[in-house]
Amino acid sequence: MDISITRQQLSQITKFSTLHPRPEGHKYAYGTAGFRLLGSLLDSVVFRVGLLAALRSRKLDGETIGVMITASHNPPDDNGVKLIDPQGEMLEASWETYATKFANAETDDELTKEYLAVAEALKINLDSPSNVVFARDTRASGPALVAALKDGLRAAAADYADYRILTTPQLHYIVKCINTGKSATPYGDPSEQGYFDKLSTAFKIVTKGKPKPPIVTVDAANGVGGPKLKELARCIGSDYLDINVVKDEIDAVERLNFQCGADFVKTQQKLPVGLEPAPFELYASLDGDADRIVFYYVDESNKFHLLDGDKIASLAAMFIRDLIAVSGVDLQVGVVQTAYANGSSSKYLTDILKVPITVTPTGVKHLHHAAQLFDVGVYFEANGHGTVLFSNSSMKTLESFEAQNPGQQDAVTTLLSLAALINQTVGDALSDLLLVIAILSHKAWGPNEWDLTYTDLPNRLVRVVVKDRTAFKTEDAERRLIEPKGLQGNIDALVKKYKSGRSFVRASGTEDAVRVYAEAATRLEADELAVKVSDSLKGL
Ligand code: 16G
Ligand code: MG
Repeated sequence: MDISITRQQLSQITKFSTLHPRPEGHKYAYGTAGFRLLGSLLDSVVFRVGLLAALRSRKLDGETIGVMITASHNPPDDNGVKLIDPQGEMLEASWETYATKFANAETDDELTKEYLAVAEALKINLDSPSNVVFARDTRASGPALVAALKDGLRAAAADYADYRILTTPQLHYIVKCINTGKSATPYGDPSEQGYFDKLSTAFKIVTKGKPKPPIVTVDAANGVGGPKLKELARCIGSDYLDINVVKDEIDAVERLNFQCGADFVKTQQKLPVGLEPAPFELYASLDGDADRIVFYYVDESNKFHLLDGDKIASLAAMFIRDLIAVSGVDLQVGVVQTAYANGSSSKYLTDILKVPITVTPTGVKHLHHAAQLFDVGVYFEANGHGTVLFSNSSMKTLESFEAQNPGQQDAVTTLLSLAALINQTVGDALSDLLLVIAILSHKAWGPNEWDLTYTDLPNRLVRVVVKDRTAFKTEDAERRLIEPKGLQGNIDALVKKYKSGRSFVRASGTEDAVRVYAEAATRLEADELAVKVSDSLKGL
């Protein structure tokens, strides 16, 4: 390592850091969704994330790292920042600790020392190339945070490219495209237009010869997904698809995620405020950075029916399983869920579709890694975040498959196009939207036919504030408590009293509370079970 370059870089970092002072008294933590809090508290954090991104790229021989500035479904005044690894995946978990350390360094000098300490511990040559790309959502605090990020990247002497306003999954896509650009299997053109072209071409192939799907109305949560979806729909063309985008006021920044969007619809189990749906038409809601989607419809009596992440996973697994069967390729589709997956969905997958299920702890990175172990791994959280991963070897199997008849050929072509249509890096609301529309078009189904595949068990989620949530330790993918001692026995005894009863307790990863989930055969019983389990936590 060249000493003079190192010295110069460290002095630049100290100098730039004085422009981005750390607010006193605040403790930051890089959690499951990166750093996320009030935008006004993030300036120093984002500057420091710039330094870390530069180091991460250097550690990986100059591969491009992504930085996304967004707070997803949070209120408009919040913002956040997270790093994207070279294959478009979430930041490797061991680096989350460095992120937290950087963010909490008390002084400019301490920060510079941390920077050098990480470089030395991981044998990173500060003189080597570093490449970073970044983008932001539509929040008002975004431009100032981008300026802080640029300062961090300049201080650490990284090369960077500003992709301006993008959805989170678009940036994941671009990162993967850049890093696979020179490989034998480039993922795509590393540009927004490349993303639109890839998805729209794949959609047209998947739906070729099928009737044009009925109109879909999409609530874009007044976020970045609105303009991007319109652009995507324009690329596909109205001969193939009719999409009506509502809640697309990105300039009315205070309306972001307000009384609309995927999180609102899922947690409130109701329509976005102001939407007046026609019976049995398909509706969907995105979140503020368009990496989550849920669907819904109303019936003839205006009753609301939610089609959540579990319903999407089941639909995708069924469709892909059937295509694999028709094609005759030797591939296995599997589904990854969390403990929050509705019991009926797990039963449907296992008993009816005969598809294997893996259950992982909450958090996208756990599901993603488990899905990589299947030939074709479908993963969705009930909240609507998910995607379908095709392993490299299944792609090779499909590409080299010699079909014996036109039916087999069709099925293989559809499977290959699905792999292009579905974002392989992360859950992507726009890509998931097209996937669902394509499947419904193949089956000539409306939302109610899709809904009929299985009926959700009534369920209830309760947030309980406890003295110390870290005292709650779980096993078996968060489905059983090992501590506090004795509590699981009480829960088991309660659950036994209810038909189709199931309940579990876990500490939240994003809030200072524990969550109680309960489901049972009837609404009344699910509610009662949730209350009883919550009561059993009293005094803890
Ligand atoms: C984070 C996770 C999300 C999970 C949620 C659970 C990512 C990108 N996001 O938002 O997947 O559902 O946390 O929150 O992994 P909780 O721990 O508070 O229940
Ligand atoms: Mg999101």
